[in-house]
Amino acid sequence: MSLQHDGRLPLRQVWPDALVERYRAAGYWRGETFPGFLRERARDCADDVALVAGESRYTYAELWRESGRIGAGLLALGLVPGDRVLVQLGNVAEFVLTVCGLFRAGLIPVYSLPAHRLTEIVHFARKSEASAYVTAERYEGFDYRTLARELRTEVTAIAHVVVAGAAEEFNALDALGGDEDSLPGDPDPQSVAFLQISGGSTGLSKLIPRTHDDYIYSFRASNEICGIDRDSVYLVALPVAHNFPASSPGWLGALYTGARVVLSPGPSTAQAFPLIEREGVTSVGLVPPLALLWADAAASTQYDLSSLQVMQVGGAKLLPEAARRLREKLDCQLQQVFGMAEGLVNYTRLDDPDDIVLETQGRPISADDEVLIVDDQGNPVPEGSAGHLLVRGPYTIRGYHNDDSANARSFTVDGFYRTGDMVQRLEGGYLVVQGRATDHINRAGEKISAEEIEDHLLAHPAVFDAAVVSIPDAYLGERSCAFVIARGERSRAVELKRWVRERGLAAFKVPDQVVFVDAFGTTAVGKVSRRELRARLRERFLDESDAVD
Ligand code: OOB
Repeated sequence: MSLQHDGRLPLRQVWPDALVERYRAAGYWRGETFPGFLRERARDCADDVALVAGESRYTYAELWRESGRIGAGLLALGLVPGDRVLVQLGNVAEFVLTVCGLFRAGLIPVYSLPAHRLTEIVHFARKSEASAYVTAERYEGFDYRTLARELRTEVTAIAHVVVAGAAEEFNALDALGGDEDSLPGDPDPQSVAFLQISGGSTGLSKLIPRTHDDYIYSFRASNEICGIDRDSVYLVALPVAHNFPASSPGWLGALYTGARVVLSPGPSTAQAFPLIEREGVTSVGLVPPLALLWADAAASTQYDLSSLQVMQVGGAKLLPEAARRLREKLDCQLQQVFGMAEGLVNYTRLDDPDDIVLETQGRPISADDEVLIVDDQGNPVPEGSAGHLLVRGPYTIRGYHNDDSANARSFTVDGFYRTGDMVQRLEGGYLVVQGRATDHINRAGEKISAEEIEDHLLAHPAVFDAAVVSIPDAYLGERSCAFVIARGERSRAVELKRWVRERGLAAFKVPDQVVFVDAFGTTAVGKVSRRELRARLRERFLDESDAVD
């Protein structure tokens, strides 16, 4: 399935007509759009606080005005509706203002994370054919203007760079301005609203096209399930561009319903707890290691956290024992969230019994999420057995952007997305995640492709071969370990780690551990798949470390 994309026409994601009709008839797709709902909130909730970040606060009316200024300013630079704009900003107000501005201008945000570096940013810019890059002067000590200069040298199609803060030779976000009348009318609800990035289970991250209709449905329905209404205060503690805090129900769900969004600059308790007290936060989404840290710190904090009603935990597996610990220590409801940027999101419900909340990763949002669990041959497994999770539904994509070979691998001919997750389905449709079928490392919710890192290691002159595997880790859930066969003289582990970092990659992708081996332990290496090889190495590592510990 490919995207229709004709020059400057908005991108569309293609669902078959029969499904489009079904999703409309069921009331999932209501023809709402991002600019449309933002306009309505600016009218109904004009003076309510929409967004809090640091000391700045914006009402819904101000959010509407500022996003209009930014959107019109980008069009005044020469961008045209349908153009892609790469956004790399942290948990700052400018992220929300810019993204809403892009929506209003019919420009397509392409999300990236502050941790991404040149290699990744160049890849996103090329793959999306972006014509502009919006970033911050600096964030967490890193100067993004330098990255912008390097990006423009590599990708000349980036015609405009806009910087929040001191812009130097670039356009300052603050100084953008234009005639609001230049903003286009509301877009086609079935057109692509933005491009999200995939966890990248094989090779580089893929771009995920999400439409107005499908995404709005996912967070509108999530609001119902997660109890978000106009009185809620939703805290973004994870990176704001990530799908979990964006839409499950996330800051977009919160804005949709007229609630208040609070951005925490980072996920530490020192950053987040004072905000919970000051703003009366009611809901937050966390990855498992953070949830455990928060629960420990909550026991002795001086801050009043009593406003917190729901702690959502997802992005990586929350083991039942850890869930029990959370439940004991927390004075609020626990909700498990198992989702993916490609679409499907599962939640335990707020009124589910304890065993479901502690032991499952929830059930899908929609009655029309068609979940298939199949064996290696693609045949359905008996109910209750583990198998590969495939899904199709009203908010799951039908194809990646501009990536035919990934689409051939990741989607069945009848449009089911192969999630790469192994799950078991219990009565009532609740899913228990068993692990991954494909090789990636889920490092505290950050997904790392083994293949991508192996490729960078192999580029080192002293590396003959490399295999990157996930190793269980008490804190991160999983950490990455690179097994390396040296060529000639062994380089040191730190040198290989530095090498990966200097290849222009996000720091979280640098192997946590490097283990040199003389051989991968089989004469038939050439004949085993890399997956099997990684599995053997992981086993060997675990056996040997058992002996040591
Ligand atoms: C979320 O999205 P992504 O795209 O970063 O990662 C998706 C993958 C899933 O395929 C699965 O392998 C893993 O992350 N995952 C979980 C999980 N939640 C996600 N594995 C076990 N237990 C869970 N609860 O991570 C994401 C997107 C929306 C909402 C929540 C998470």
